[in-house]
Amino acid sequence: MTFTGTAVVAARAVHYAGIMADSDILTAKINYGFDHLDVDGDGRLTEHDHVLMGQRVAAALGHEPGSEAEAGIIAAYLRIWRDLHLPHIPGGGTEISKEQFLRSTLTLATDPAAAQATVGALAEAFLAIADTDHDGEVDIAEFRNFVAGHFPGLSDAEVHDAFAHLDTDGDGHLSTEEFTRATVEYWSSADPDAPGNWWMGTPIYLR
Ligand SMILES: [Ca+2]
Ligand SMILES: [Ca+2]
Ligand SMILES: [Ca+2]
Repeated sequence: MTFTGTAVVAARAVHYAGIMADSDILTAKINYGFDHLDVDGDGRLTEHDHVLMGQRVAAALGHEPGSEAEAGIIAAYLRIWRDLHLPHIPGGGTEISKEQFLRSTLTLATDPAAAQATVGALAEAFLAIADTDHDGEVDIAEFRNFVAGHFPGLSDAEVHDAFAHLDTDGDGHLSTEEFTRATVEYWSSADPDAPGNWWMGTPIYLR
């Protein structure tokens, strides 16, 4: 019997799935994801977090603070906040608490159409930011810059490992479908072996 890397990872996923219910895996992913989107770490997702994400991605791409290029990227993040998050806050609030975020994101797991509509739109917005040469795909260099803005601190090896999982057809690029699938799976799949669980690097339940 040959132990490939994938087989080892799958075995670990099964092992952890045996300890953690699938719903716990999803909860762990959502909470971990929230902590990275909450850039200023105040426990709330706000417009300010999106300005900070835009600044980090722009810096990763080598744009000067205050430059027009940086302003364009920040504007893209502000559109994500204003168009995709703000309209869904109950009672017209201007912030999303971690508890609210977890509760509303968990409902997507049992509503694939809603997941595709909401997280799918988010994925398209992220793809437009990540795909800096506008060829409709995300290559490893583009992915590295994107990751540096969202999940700083991942090692180069982790970035490559994550990319290899998300690039399900192994052609060296994340297509629109692969990128969208990864984003939707990350936020809504309870399957411990879903490739999209690697969207933020090594899944939290395998660390
Ligand atoms: Ca925050
Ligand atoms: Ca590209
Ligand atoms: Ca691919």
